[in-house]
Parts: sequence; structure tokens; C-alpha cells
Amino acid sequence: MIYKELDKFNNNFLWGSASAAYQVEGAYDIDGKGLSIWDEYVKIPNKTFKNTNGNVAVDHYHRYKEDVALMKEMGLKAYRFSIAWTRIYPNGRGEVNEKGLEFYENLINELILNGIEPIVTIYHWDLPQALQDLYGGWESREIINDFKVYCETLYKRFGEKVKYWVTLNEQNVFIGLGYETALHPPGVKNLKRMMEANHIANLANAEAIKSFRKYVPNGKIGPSFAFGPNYAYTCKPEDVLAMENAEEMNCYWWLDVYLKGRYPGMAWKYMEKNGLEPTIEDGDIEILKEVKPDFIGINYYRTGTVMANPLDGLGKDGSMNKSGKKGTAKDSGIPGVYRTIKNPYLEATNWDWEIDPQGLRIGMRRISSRYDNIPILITENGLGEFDKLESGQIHDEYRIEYLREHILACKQAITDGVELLGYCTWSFTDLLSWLNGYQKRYGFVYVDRDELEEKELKRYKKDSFYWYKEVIDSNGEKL
Ligand code: BGP
Repeated sequence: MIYKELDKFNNNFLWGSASAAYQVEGAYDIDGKGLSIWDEYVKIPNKTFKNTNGNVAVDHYHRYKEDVALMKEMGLKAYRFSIAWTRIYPNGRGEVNEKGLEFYENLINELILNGIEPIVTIYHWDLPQALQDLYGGWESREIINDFKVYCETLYKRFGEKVKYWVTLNEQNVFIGLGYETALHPPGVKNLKRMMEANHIANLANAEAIKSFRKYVPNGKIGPSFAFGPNYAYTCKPEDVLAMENAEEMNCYWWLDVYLKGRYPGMAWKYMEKNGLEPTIEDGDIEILKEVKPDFIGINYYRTGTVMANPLDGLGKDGSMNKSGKKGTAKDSGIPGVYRTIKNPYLEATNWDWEIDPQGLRIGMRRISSRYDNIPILITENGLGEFDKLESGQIHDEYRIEYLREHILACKQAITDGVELLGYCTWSFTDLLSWLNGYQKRYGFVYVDRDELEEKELKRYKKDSFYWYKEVIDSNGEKL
């Protein structure tokens, strides 16, 4: 629809920004913290761009007060951050590390003191290495209880102060990259194991939400999903079918479980025919059906464009553009299901991520229609680019442009009838991009470090900082 006038954002709209523990905190072995699978994985040569790691990251652990002061100066309404499981339980289970709880308590207090709503992500990929070693992490049902105990520790300690909670960040990514393409730890390429681990993560998510109701009855909780809506390359029926296949396999395979408590029928049948379906034990379906999140978090960066792919067609070779050299990303697919192709109508970033604000609107509308208008929280959206520090300034008008268009798409989606709770940009300060080092920057605040040197980690406000301040100030009217 094209409207003459768009609806306004609600007065309590959460204008936020997001980060994740491993990408900002540093202090990887301090105050009793245990090692995570990421602390170990980055030690394997050539897994990450120039072998970068998060040992120091942007030292948010020691500089959180300075960072929160910058958030306050900007007028940020919400800050989404993740808790490192290994700070709370260094071995994933057993003794609680009080020092770890204290760090997050201080951060939460500091945010509240400055009028910023904390949004806590419970799991943003940094699984305790001890649990990986003990029973294979997400491949064992033992993790369901360990995760629940960890969650309950957080609920009990922070439930009074924190209203918004995210259970698992991008299950589709940490499972897909962890077990299908081997780009993330534990570096496995095995579809059957992927589906088993994924099902166990679904159960852990459901149990976490179930116990949340008991400990934080007035809170709101949901998972965050890496959402890439799909387009058909042409209106040729075979391409449209490929698009529907991609939606089913890449979106509904997760979203239906979270929001309908069951796997989507056609994808399930495909998995069964290929011997890939996960093991369903007694009681599994009941627990998936029993719980429902309060909102669905979506992390949106790009859409996907797909076309038909024959049975001997393109697969996934597990490569990606980690260097920022435009045009080096390759297409991929599932033979007999779909394959990706570059969208001729869209520009892409230097990391070959297509820029598509309307895709965000399209995606939110699809979710709203399929899942009874479930409230949506945009838990991540942003532009990773090279930024240049020149005489203490960073002129990132490309980022402003990107965010402006995406916020406009949110306004259009709200006008369409989507219930949108808030919008968190990725990210507040620059931070470590998991596989792409420090040169792929996302923040409103530049952090002066690179792959080679940590330097002094000094913070500089980019032009986008001042721009977002005005957006928040005008409640999204001044874009
Ligand atoms: C999401 C993750 C974030 C963040 C972001 C940008 O998938 O939840 O942690 O990293 O993507 O991705 P990248 O750092 O690969 O550019």
C-alpha cells in the first residue's frame, strides 16, 4: 500500500541499540570467567579475518560506564546486551560465579539509573566450552536442564529489574553455521546432526520460556530470529516454488516451532524423505505447543533472492566474503530445493549484503499475517561498513541513509498494521564482527582499534550518533 500519511510511533516505542558479550566485553578470562566455544574456536588459524578474537574486543567490561554515559547523551531508550554464560557458570553448570552476576547487576543498575531499558539476551552464541567437551553442547539433551538452571539464576537475580528478555539469539545461525557450513563452532558439516541439535535448542528455548512465566510473571520474553525473507528471481512458476521452498526451509522451520509449536509440514516431509528429521521423544511436541513467546525478535539485514535448482545443482560450499572485497561472495543453494542469485534491483554492501529496506516491511507483514499479529521487536538492524576517522570525526552518511530507510519501512509496516515494540540498531559502539574482524564497523560510536593493534580504544561519536539522537528525540518523526 502507498499511504498519503503514515502512522506515528507509539510514545513508549523502544528506540534501542544492541550488542553481544563476546563482541564487546573483552576481559575473556577475568573475574572467574570460564572459556566459551568462541574463546577456543578463534585460536584455530584462519577461521576469522586476520585471526581476530574477542579477548579484549572494545573492553566494554571495564568501560561500561563510559559507554552508558554515551547512550544517555544520545537519549537511547533501550540497550540490548547479552550475558556471557561463562561469567555466571564458568563450567556451564555447578558453582555460580558471583563476580559475573555482579558485573551484569552493575550494568543493569547503570542503565536504569540513566533511564535506559535493559533488554537481556540470555544466549548469544558463547556456549561454555566445558559443556561442549562434556557432552557435545547442543547435541545432548543434557543442555536443556543446564540452560534452564542458568536462565533461572538470571531470572531470580534480575527479574525485578529487567522486563524484556531474549532467549536464544539467531538459533538458525548458530545451528546452521555451527553444523551445516562449519563456519562457526563447533565446526561440523552434518545435516542430520544439525537437525538433532536444532531440535534440542527448540526444547531448551521452550523450557526457558516456561520457567520465565514462574519467575518473571510480568516480563516479556521471546527468541531472536535472523530473518531473511525470500523473493523469487522471476515469476516463472519454478522460481516461485523455489521461493516457497526457501521460506519453508529457512524461515518457517524455526518460526513455526516458536510460534505454532510445530514444524512446517512440507519441510518436515522433505526432512523425512532425506532421513534428516530430528528425533522426537515423548513430551517434546507437548512442551513446544505449551509455550508461546510474548514477541518475536527479528534481526534483519537483508533479503534473499532465489530460483529453481536442479537435483544436481548448486550446494553450499561454506565460503563467505570476510574481507569486505565487494563481489567475492558466492551463491549457494540446496539441490532440488532452491539456489540464491543476486537481486538486480538492489545495491549491496562491501560484504555483499543486499540493502533492502522494503524487505524489512515485507518480512514483518509476512510474520504478522502468518502468526496472528504477534508483536515484533527488531532486535538488530544495521550497516557494516569501513569507516574513516578523520580529525576526530566520522562522516558515515551511508549508515544514516541505511537506517533512515529502514526506520521509514518500520513506519510503513506500523501503518500496515504490524505491532512493532521497538527498533534496536546493530550496534551502539563498534565491535568485533565474529568472522570479519574489526574493520566491518556497525556502531554510532567509533572505537579506535583495528585488527593489528588495540591502541587506546578511544571512543568517537560518528555523524550517525547525532542523527539517531534527533530521531529518538522526535520519536521517529525527524528522519
Ligand atoms: C547477527 C549477529 C550479531 C552480529 C550481526 C552482524 O547475525 O546476531 O552478533 O554480528 O549479525 O553480523 P556480522 O558481524 O557477521 O557482520
